[in-house]
Amino acid sequence: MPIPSRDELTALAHDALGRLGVTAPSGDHSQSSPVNGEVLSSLPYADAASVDDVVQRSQDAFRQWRKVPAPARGALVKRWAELLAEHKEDLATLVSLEVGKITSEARGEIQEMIDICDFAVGLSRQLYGRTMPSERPGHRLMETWHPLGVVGVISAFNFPAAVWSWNTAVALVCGDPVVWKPSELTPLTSLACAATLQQALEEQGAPADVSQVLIGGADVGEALVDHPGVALLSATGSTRMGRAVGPRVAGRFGRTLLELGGNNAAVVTGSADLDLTMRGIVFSAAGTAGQRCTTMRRVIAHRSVVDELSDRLAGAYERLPIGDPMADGTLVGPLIRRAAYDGMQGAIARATEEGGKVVTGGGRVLEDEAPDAFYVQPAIVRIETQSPVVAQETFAPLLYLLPYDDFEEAVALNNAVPHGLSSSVFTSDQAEAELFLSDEGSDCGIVNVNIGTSGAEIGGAFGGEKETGGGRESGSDAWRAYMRRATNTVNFSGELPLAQGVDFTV
Ligand code: UN1
Repeated sequence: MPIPSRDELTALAHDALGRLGVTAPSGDHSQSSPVNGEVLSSLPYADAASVDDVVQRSQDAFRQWRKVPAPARGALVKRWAELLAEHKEDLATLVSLEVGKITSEARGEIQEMIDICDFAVGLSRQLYGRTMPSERPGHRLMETWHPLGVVGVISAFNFPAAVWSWNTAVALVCGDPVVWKPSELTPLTSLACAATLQQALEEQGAPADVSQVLIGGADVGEALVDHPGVALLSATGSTRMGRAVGPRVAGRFGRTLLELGGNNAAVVTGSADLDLTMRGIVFSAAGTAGQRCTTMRRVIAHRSVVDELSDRLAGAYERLPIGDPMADGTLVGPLIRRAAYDGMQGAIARATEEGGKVVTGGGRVLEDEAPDAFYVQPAIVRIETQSPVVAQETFAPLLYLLPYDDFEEAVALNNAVPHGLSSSVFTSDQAEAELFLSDEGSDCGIVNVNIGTSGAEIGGAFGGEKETGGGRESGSDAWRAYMRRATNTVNFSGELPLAQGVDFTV
């Protein structure tokens, strides 16, 4: 299957945008498709000076939106979900064009948007506060959750649509407007996704500025980070980015929700079902060309199974169809750009110096056909110890395979990296599974049994500990980050007893 030409990809983008009612933009900042490495579109960029106006408009929208009853806000999100379902194919095409995701994963990303909308619609009738027994007679003690304010969302290239929607669907039912600064690498997906929401807002008579998008560079993101009118800044990206953003927002007493890097491992015990384990590993490690924050980057396998696992994984890796992500049958698309390929090559070279051996992969493919695109064979490196390079996150399909002898040692290896996003254990031994899930087990925000590290459902809270940033978004009670809590004491006693028995009678 030949890699599509620039004209073919541009036509696909134009057609998809056209059906979504988005005029193809034109401007000075060109953007390439990872599919062939050639220019896909050129766009105008917002400048940092415009951010103040955008945030002010968002604050105006907030004053109107917070008055709309939460279930009515949910009705807006319900309509948005219908529009996303209607345009699923076109949105998925844009994700494939801009990120290089295979069609099934690109569709999955849009499905994830629809799912979080469904969740948010239900949530719109469940923004529960608690009541507590008061220690004083004739008093009521309770808490109320109120809309917070403007939510700034900075999203990464690898989930250009879903991560914004996790934030947006939940923020909207919580009564908050959203200002979105997407990755520079995925502007068309962003414009298209925002257009679907804009249509729903218009149809429901909601303020248009409840959702705004800033296509621009790092200066625009920084202006959003520093703007005192942004109550919550939700940022997804590298730990380096989070280290810069976190203290800046904290310095103005804003809230952050950080979703940063991961160096996710699976522990494979001697009792694991290797057929199931293999499938779990291959999807999590090589799927999305290794470019999910939940991608499996380490397998820590019991010494009794490590050789067999290595051979079987190598066989599966060598059968992976690599190429045009939109062609039938492809399982591994391109890396996002040259820097990702260089990073992978650098990590393999370092791992070799640190005692590792390449079991399979690492080579570039389709270079003649698409010299500016970066298709690579997913790689496995066998290494005896968790050397410095293994403890780093390399955002590419590079899997380290390490042996262990005792289960406790495996858990310690799982935890001995700076990140704490996702982890798995593959085992048939319930005690090992429970230990991995226990307080002495994995220190990650996501801890799985007999399933890979990636591909989480939206119903759970998504995020991780340590250098992953500590944020939680998507399902469960992650909505609380988007609201402010008021504790209310109501006195209907006609007396004024003070708490803690304090006497203050004048
Ligand atoms: C990300 O890579 O930033 O769990 C998000 C997963 C997806 C989300 C990944 N549902 O792999």
